[in-house]
Amino acid sequence: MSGIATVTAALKSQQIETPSWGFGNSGTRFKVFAQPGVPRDPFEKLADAARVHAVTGVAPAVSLHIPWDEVDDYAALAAHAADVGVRIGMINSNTFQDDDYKLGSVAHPDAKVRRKAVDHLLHCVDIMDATGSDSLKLWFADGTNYPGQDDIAARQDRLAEALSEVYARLGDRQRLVLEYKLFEPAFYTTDIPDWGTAYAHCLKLGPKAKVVVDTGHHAPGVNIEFIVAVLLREDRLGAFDFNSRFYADDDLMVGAADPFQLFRILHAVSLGGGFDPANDVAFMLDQCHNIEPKIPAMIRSVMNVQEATAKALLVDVDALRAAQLAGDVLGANAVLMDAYNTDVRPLLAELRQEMGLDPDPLAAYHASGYAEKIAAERVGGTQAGWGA
Ligand code: LRH
Ligand code: MN
Repeated sequence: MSGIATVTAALKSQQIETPSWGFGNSGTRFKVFAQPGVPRDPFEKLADAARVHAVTGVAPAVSLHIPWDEVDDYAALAAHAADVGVRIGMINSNTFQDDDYKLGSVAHPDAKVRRKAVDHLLHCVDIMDATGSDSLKLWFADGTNYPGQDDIAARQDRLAEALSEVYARLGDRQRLVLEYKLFEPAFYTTDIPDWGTAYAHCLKLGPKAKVVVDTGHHAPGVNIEFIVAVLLREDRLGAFDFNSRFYADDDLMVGAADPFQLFRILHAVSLGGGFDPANDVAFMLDQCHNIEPKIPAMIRSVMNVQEATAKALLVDVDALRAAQLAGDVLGANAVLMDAYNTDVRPLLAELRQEMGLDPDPLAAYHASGYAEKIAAERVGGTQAGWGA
């Protein structure tokens, strides 16, 4: 297959996972702004996610967050997903919103609280069984706010014990992906603050444990593509939580704040074999659309990932290697910048037409009248949110 055919084939088979909570209301500690037509339950969230997939063709999976997406019948929810044209992706646990978790959950000093947290994680694996999901996504808010508040190593022991119990519960084709975050809501120590800590726990657990790279979870200036290259080399990159930020965990649309960084990250994915179908890296969005309309924001975000992926796949790797091995610093950098400075929008528009889609997904969405329809229909009930 020629270069461009390989690129378009990879782009056509791209799978970007949308976060159910990105369709609900979200905000900051200052304010959560409600919006018309916001879903009231997981079924409506899936319907909105299906619109994103319908106009982009590359967003077939939706990640759930428990208990935000708790339902009585998960098989019915999975069937509804299939009816509207998507599937259930990763199952996210939530041990950060219960009063009992003030001093932590799986790392809490009190064994009763740890038991409660582990039982929640095991409940999430039951939901994986019921929905056909193969990935448990774990992020813990656990940490401390003051020096001396708790023993750093003892908390790691408690965390490791909890993770190994959950790992043992996983089925043969199931895995867990472990997410790190530098800080917030804890402000002195976070029990999994960086990729190294997550990686160390995954190594101890076994091959079904991999690391999640949330692009908003690093200290300013951290070279995320370096982390991606190393984790892929170790076959321990499990998933991305894509978003962008100017300062901290801003959870803005991916590619909005720093499209060049997103390109560099996806270039590292390409070089590391992360786009190979055999590789099980999940590409998920983890964003909050606090002021912008949520479904168009999700569509724009999927398009931003597509554009950065297309540029990354267009890198002339042979020329790059030759320049690198020749010590041609400027030559090597120029190869990368040529790809980054390539306008891939015509290529993607053509690709969508080949997929039977409108070349302009946002125009297609606006023309569908879906936004007006849900604003008119979704009156009453309680709009979905973080429930914080
Ligand atoms: C934590 C996080 C995590 C999710 C939450 C919605 O900041 O990135 O991935 O559970 O956001
Ligand atoms: Mn995340």
